[in-house]
Amino acid sequence: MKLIGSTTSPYVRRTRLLLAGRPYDFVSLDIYGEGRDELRKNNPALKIPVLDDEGQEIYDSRVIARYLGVKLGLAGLSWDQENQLTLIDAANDSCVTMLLSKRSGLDIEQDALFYNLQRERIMTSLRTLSAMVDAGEFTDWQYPSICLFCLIDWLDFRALVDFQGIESLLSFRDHNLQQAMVAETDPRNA
Ligand SMILES: N[C@@H](CCC(=O)N[C@@H](CS)C(=O)NCC(=O)O)C(=O)O
Repeated sequence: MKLIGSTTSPYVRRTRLLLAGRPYDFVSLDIYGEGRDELRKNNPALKIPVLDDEGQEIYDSRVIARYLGVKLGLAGLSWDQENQLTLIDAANDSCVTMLLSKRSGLDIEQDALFYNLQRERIMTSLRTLSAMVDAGEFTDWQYPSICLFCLIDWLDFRALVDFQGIESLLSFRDHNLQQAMVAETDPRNA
């Protein structure tokens, strides 16, 4: 198996953590620079991660997790866990949009419909996830916890949100710093 990604993407990191302890090749690309041609060859959606399992390409971390679940015999997700992933992805996608806007020189704090909607979605999703952490819904190190960990650690790394009022998300992150492959995949060491 080959995983195509980058060392900073939270979507790639979640797949690397899911694959902890299993053999696979990791190809790290600079998707906005010299690695873009390689990305074009592997995913017309121009996003990472991409999994290549003996010629079977799988796009999208969530689909990759489903594929690996079947291949490796991992437990499937409940509908509530699917909803957790949807909240995590909603916040993550909006934050990627914010980061790309910032890098494009746009003012992401401006009072404009597009940015207002992203900020609102990020905070409602994160507040709900924080309440779920408080309610003990992320105590097991399973795929939803892995995805939440990667999101929170990436938000902190990129300084994209104010964690005031949702500090339990940072406590959750800190509590899981010793999990397998977490240190090795720290985006700060990219
Ligand atoms: N739904 C996708 C999202 C993947 C994604 O957005 N990855 C980012 C890197 S963090 C990316 O490739 N962005 C490229 C772009 O937006 O142009 C997944 O779960 O794999």
